Amino acid sequence: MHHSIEAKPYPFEFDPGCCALLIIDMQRDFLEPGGFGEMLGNDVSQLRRTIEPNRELLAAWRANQLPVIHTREGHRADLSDLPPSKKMRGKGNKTIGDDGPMGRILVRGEPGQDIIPELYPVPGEPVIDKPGKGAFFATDLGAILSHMGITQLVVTGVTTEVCVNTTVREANDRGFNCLVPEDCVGSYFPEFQRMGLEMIKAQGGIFGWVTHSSAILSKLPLL
Ligand code: C5J
Repeated sequence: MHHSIEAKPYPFEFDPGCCALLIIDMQRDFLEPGGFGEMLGNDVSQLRRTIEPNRELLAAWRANQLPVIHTREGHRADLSDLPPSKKMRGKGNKTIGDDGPMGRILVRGEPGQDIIPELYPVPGEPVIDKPGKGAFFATDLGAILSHMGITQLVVTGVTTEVCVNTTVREANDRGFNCLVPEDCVGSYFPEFQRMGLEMIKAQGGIFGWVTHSSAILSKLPLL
């Protein structure tokens, strides 16, 4: 059964039977005070405001027994999947693979690379470890979604203009309809938050739709 969700540029035809919640990179190193993101001089409060709306949406999604998929940006411990170009980018004192405030920076299995406790995955929810910004690049996400019969994605997480936008663009090219609740995505930079959302919904929804989590929650019967 379809439900029309109020969204921009026009209502999104939500089909709960084939829609997954895809939560992008809500990792300790990006969101927690004292993590890698803050060490780089970023204001983590810009991301932390997304935790509560994501927690509410995730709780409703689980209560309605709809599929949830989480992603984490990160690399193998031997860094063999880390492009040298990504290692060098930023020219900071510390880069990916170095010892950071919460273990080796963006290395799989390290505390900082893991998902924040407020949104921690439960058994049965796939976690995609991705080496790139887009969740489809060099992962089995596409195969998992195909096996699940998923054609629509509600995409949340961080950061709006980087991993969320890249993933929405990748998903759009693969034929998925993507809905992005603006209160559930965050950027360290307010102007990128605004433009990241504008770019998705411009030109008649060139990459997808933008809404608020309250509009989605109103269509989920069990809260
Ligand atoms: C994400 C980043 N997750 N900004 N990563 O957006 O490097």
